[in-house]
Amino acid sequence: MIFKPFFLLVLPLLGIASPSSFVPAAPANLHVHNHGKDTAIPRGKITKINGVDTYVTLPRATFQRNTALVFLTDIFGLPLLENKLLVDQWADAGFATYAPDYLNGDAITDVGDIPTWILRHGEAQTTPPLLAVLDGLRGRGVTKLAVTGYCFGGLYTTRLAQNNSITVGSMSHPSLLTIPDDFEVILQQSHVPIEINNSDEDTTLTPELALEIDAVLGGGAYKPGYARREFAGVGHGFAVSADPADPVQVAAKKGAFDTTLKFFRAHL
Ligand SMILES: *[C@@H]1O[C@H](CO)[C@@H](O)[C@H](O)[C@H]1NC(C)=O
Ligand SMILES: CC(=O)N[C@H]1CO[C@H](CO)[C@@H](O)[C@@H]1O
Repeated sequence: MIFKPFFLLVLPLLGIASPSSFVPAAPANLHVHNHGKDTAIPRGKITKINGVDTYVTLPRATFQRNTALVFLTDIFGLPLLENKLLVDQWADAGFATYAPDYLNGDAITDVGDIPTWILRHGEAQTTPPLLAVLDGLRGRGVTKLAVTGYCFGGLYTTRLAQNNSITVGSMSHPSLLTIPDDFEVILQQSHVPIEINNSDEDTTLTPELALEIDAVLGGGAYKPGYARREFAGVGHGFAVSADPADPVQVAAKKGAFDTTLKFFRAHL
């Protein structure tokens, strides 16, 4: 039997007229801090890049100075231990990894507040700090940018891909996307390879919606590259947070990481 710790919160649509395939904001993944079981200490540091607080972890070994991995967090942002540890894991995989505080110091603390929180975190508020950090990295000689976005960060991975501002993009359980429209835009104007990790119990990016993305980008239609991997027995947030006592969750989180890593290596 699989213990399902994910409490899904259905959001009001905030009075905005939406297409039927509109994916609501991140259902809250209350499974934070691995139930207190994760005791690892993050090894990165928060530094300012182009004026924006950014959690940075560098590989311990030598690494490609012209390549950066930008980590776009979920709504729990940099305060969430798992996010920092995942940044560290990316650095251990060989990438200088940067997680900008694109939530402007205002990560969510109470998931009951999502409807009001999301109003303070539209693209107008979120995009400027994100682009400032990308500019800052380019100013430091970075020419190749890989972006991995989780949940809320999936929207911005998509926007950066649409704008051809990055080299390669991956998203795990993305939210706030308009499907299939956002991917039609990618098909029409992007040259950024895209990879998606989703799961069969996610009520945000449901398996049915994921198939709608496949219908646009799959089957070789999107020449720059498209892959999607669906994980079974886990819900929204699975790529960020896994209960160490649940082997299904642990395997799915590792699977999402490994799939994204392989895709990045193939496209950088
Ligand atoms: C993408 O480009 C549009 C149109 O220029 C702009 O409004 C938006 O801020 C850009 N978003 C990102 C994430 O680059
Ligand atoms: C398009 C694609 O990559 N599909 C994969 C989705 O995930 C399942 C299970 O992990 C794979 O079997 C598919 O090949």
